[in-house]
Amino acid sequence: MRYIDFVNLEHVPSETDLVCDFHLEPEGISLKEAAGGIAAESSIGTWTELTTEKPYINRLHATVFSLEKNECKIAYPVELFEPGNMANILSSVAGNVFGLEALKNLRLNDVHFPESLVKSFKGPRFGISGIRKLLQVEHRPLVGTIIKPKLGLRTYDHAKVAYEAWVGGCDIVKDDENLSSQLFNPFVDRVTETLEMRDQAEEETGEKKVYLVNVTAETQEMLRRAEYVQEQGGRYMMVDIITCGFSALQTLRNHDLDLMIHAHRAGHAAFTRSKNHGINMKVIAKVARLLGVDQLHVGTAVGKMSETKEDVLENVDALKQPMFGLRPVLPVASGGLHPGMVPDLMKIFGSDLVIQAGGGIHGHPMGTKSGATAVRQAVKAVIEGKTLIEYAGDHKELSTALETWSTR
Ligand code: RUB
Ligand code: CA
Repeated sequence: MRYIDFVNLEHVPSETDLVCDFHLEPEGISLKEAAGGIAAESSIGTWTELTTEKPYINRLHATVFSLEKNECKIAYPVELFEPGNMANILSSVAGNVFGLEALKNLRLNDVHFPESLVKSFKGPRFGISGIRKLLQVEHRPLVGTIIKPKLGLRTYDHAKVAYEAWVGGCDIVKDDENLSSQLFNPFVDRVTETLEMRDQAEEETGEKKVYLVNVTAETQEMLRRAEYVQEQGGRYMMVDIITCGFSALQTLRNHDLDLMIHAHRAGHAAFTRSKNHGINMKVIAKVARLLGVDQLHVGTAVGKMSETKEDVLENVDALKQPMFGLRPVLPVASGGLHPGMVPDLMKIFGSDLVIQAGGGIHGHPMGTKSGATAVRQAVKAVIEGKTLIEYAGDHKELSTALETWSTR
């Protein structure tokens, strides 16, 4: 079959097909041939006709069924894929096609997984409702922080900063993505000492608190670390899902520990950032949801990262839209946030959200505890229908935060 044979604009995809939306910019060939090339190379075709083709293979070919301007839709018969094997699925639909010379640019904008493939993955064990139940917070956004400085703090100081954040009002304290088990703050000691501080903070505040320890490592080691977190009474783990790899994430989820999974996406922008090449972040969000994360970074729309409000809302939608019974995943807004941004965040996201601030808490002039209190005050102000300026009138933590950051 030639590339062009993979295009049939009359074709009606079956409900059982996997469908991909691509943006394409051909180089030296027609749009139609280029679109056919994507379908060919990601299913049963190659650059030339073959002598080894068999009639029974034909029903497996992917078909370009929509082609408008530089956007195409391709339907893939589900038999092309091994259920429960995300690496296999992505090696087809998000594999060699990105390197074809005949395509100057190619972006995978969405993947619509059919029910049979969705059901072949475990999906989130807890999701939004499980997280809210654990933290005993019914409606308001959760407040979280990343311990800063991101690297270098010794274990004792790390645990102390965590304690300050919790007693100040954070529900969630997490490691940074590049903290694993370095000499200055080894994993085992960190888990033990920080969880001790968590228990103390819970006793003092009467609120549930969680520590999201970063277990990211080689897969077997990661499983050992996750088991250790559970043995020590942890309730959460955090994992860098792009750098450790999707199969490692799947193994971690399939281990069925009684731990929630916080997914950090460090590195995603290497392939999600360009609007005309790579993979849309919402595809990563769907993949992460299928593999079973409970919460995921989705961008902020107002902070220091580059995604627009529309991008962020699409990521959120991928985490929450109906997906054959999969639990919805909790969106995490993180990156350059401070209390002054809370009203915009709650307007954009609603209340199912983790408002996660690192610098915007530990950079508070009165210290971490006041930084955390200021974020909680900002959330309270919005819930009570007050402006931050009004609320700051008799809340000095918030007023100091606003003086420090809001003019930026
Ligand atoms: C934010 C931070 C997170 C980034 C990641 O720290 O450490 O790793 O948000 O980006 P700070 P994203 O609050 O000091 O800026 O959430 O977009 O994946
Ligand atoms: Ca970080």
